[in-house]
Amino acid sequence: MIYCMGDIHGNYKGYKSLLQQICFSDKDILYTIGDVVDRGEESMKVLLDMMMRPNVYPIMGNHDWMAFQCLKWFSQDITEESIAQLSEEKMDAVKEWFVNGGESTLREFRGLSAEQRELVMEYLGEFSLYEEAETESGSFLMLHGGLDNFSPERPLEDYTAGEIIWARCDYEKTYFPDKFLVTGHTPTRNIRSHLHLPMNDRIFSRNNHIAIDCGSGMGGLLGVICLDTFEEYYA
Ligand SMILES: [Mn+2]
Repeated sequence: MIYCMGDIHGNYKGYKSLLQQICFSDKDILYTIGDVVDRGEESMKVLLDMMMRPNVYPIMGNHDWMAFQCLKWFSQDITEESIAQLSEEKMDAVKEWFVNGGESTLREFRGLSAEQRELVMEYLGEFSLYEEAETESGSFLMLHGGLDNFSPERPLEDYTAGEIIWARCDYEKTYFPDKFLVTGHTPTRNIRSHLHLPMNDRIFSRNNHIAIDCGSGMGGLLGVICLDTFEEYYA
């Protein structure tokens, strides 16, 4: 079976619970839609678990991107001095990351061994901007945010990281008539409030969209959907 999991945001318990619920095995494939890190308290535990599983394919979210950029500056030697020596531009990026829940991620990262830090950085650097999958139920394009400056003719390789990981989808618009666009980034409760639907933290599907950020980073749920059966699971 092929599964796609929503924005985990350091929710290790939820992540483990969902793997158990779907009886995740070596024969299955799991895509994570991005924002594995930040906000929650156990981002590194999630990453260390994911990287041991060759059948888990991580997609880059804006939080993973911020963490990757900022941790690169810190990963040599994290001391009060090295933090003080960062340029103003980098410091602004770090501040933005902290405001968005990066502080616990940095704290956890500092607690890893040098070898683990290196592996985490290598792993974050391998996150892909998008993934595609086919099942008996249809074709799926999975990416974190959306497709800014969208045109049906524009090849996917042409979009920049920023146009994908920071973008917000228009969930009233069908982007592709022949495939589902699976996204995270925008908590489904926000889509519902925008479309005046009853608010809940469940997977949202409409207009060939499948939105799966069920608000794990903001006290909601963590969700996973099976792309073969469309079954949904929550923690
Ligand atoms: Mn996001």
